[in-house]
Amino acid sequence: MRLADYLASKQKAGVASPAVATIIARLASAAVTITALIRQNGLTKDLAVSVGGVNPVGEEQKRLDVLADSIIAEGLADSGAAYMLSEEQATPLALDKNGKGKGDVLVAVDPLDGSSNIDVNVTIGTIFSLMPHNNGATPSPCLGRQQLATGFFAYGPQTVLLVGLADEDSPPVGFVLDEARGSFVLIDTPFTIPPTTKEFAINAAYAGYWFPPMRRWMADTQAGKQGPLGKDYRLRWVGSLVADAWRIFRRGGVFLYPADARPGNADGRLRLVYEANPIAFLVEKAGGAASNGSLPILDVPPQAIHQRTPLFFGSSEEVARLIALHNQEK
Ligand code: P6P
Repeated sequence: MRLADYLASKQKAGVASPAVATIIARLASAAVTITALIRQNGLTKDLAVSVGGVNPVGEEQKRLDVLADSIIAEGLADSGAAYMLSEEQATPLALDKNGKGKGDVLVAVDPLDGSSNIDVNVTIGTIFSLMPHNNGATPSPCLGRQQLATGFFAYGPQTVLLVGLADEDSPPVGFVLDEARGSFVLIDTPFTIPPTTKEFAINAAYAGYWFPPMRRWMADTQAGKQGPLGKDYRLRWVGSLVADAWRIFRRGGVFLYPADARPGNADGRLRLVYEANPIAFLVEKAGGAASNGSLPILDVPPQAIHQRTPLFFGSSEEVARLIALHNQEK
């Protein structure tokens, strides 16, 4: 089944509104364009070159960050989406033809996740969240649990899409890009996250800055078979959230990006609205857990578009272990 047929079937079943179906289809088209750019990188243009600006969260903007942002914004014009809330833009961008923000859906997006990997041929991606919007009102992100649909594209050896719809009590579905035909094909194996794992993802370089619960979690984990958990683990860290997330949806695991004592990391590095919430929505649909250490991510009230949050997600028993350690601290 192709993505277009999948979306048509969900729209026919009343699971996806016309706007949600159209927006996801437009995002997929943008992903096809971004894939083609990445496949040509180095041959035609250097997508990793800095364009001299910084994004609203103070990160240097690479050419592909800005290109992906504009490709997605153009693709969403008159799609039924009222505004785009982008990592690359300080304020919401009106998407309707009159620029008045008319439409029932807000689209939050990290246009290019993993920018530090653009120039080393490592998987990067696009993360999106579709949220309800009161036509014409000031766009503000909703609670994660109220998202209409979320997903992410991973531009790796294959370009893949994982997407979940709110009105369906079923796991997220995966697609792989048929690059010859420029369309996504359904992957007919389930995307569920087992409760236990032997694999974790964390940037261990920051261990010296971690707070006690994270240190204790890591000490117990690294103790392996001889330790309290009685099993050895392995570590995988790509440096692109979408790559680690895809692996976790395929074979389980747990991803950890804690708050730490580094300046600017009191709330961690990742952003709630267009990184943590979309991933957490898919994780819970897949039977996993996603938390900030004390609250489910989907219950963290969004105060600002670019707010950060600690993010722990994946196999539920591992997330629960971390939450228990955080609670001991209280
Ligand atoms: P660090 C990429 O910049 C990103 O936002 C995520 O995709 C990734 O998981 C994380 O930051 C990597 O962070 O501190 O290891 O560079």
